Amino acid sequence: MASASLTRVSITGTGLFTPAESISNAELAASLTASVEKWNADHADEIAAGTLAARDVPDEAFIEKASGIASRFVMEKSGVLDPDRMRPHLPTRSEDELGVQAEMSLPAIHEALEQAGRKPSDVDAVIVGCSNLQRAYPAVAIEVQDALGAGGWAFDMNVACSSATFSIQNAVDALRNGTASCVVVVNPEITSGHNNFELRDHHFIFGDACTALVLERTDDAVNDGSGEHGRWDVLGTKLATQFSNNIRNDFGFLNESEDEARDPHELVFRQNGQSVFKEVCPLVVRHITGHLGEVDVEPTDVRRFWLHQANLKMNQLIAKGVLGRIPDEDEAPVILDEYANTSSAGSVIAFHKHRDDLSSGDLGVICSFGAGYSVGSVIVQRA
Ligand code: CO8
Repeated sequence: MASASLTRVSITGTGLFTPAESISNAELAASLTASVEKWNADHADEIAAGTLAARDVPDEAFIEKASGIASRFVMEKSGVLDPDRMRPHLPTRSEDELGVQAEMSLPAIHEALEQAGRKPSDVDAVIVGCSNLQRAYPAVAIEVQDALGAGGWAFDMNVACSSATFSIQNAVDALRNGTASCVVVVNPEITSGHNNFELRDHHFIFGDACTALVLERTDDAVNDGSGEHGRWDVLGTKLATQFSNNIRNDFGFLNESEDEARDPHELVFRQNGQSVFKEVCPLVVRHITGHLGEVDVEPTDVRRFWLHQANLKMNQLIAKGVLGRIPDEDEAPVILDEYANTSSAGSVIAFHKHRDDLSSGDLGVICSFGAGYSVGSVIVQRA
């Protein structure tokens, strides 16, 4: 919650790493169709006997109509599209090599630091927030801190799609209580490593990307806000959670101790998409409306909403609940057509790509929502 007595904090830079390879809906649907046809042929006898149901082939047109997604970037394309594999090739790296999540974090962080007018050695805290961490420990954030040449402390955190906004509140808290002076928040999302590309209800949903943000106390910032990307003063952050199993992934450190072998489909992303849609939209509308009220901002005074990018209809419904009408792309920009759902990175990609045209004094809301359930909002004003 914002208060005049709290130390002012700003977002002084943002960065984005976009993987080199992209997959269109047509390519993805063709690969799953080949896989389904092979599976049905391999199980023809059981299907004929009625002991197994034939699998349905995906429909390219359904994907864009149901979700707004036209393509997605991935760290490795050939493995995802191989009907005999349906998962990326991400070879194991030796302990001497930089990990893949640290590697994708660095270009995003360097871009954010350049916008902030800061050097890596100015950084004294690194928070990695993402849905899919590549290992238990050491923290990816500590590897990033080391590779960057930053000081201070670093930790990983996971609140699924809300990891970025939850990380931002952690950064704001650290800056206000004086435990850090230049915080990097980074969201290296390799969703393709934990998506079930064999399931037609899920295969199209996700994409890979990494975003980074630099946060500092406003009075210490080098970035005075006059540059093209501006400086964004944080008016308030608000987080909320409500338990639900509707988005779940049971991959974890206790899998090895379990007596019964898990269904592999439980160890990657799964969801009841319709329930998520119905339950999360009203939760987010109440959250954003409540947060704006706490900082005395009318919804109609918000110049732009940078919403989590999971589903276009969902975002339209949420913005309609807050504004009373469906917003245009200028008010609520869309990046999921090109990027798909990049989990925690989505709302930050929207903020990164669609903020330069705003003017000094303009207000905006960065909001993410997802598994947990979890909702996080950050109200910002261009300096
Ligand atoms: N082609 C053809 N038909 C399809 C396809 C396809 N590709 N996919 C589904 N269908 C079929 C279904 O089988 C169903 O058939 P039937 O009626 O016979 O059962 C029919 O189409 C309708 O299916 P749905 O009702 O599921 O379709 P919807 O209109 O609801 O659209 C969506 C599905 C797009 C998934 C939608 O429900 C949605 O977007 N929901 C919200 C999702 C969301 O926001 N989730 C957040 C999850 S992300 C998060 O929190 C972070 C998790 C961590 C990331 C992990 C990365 C791996």
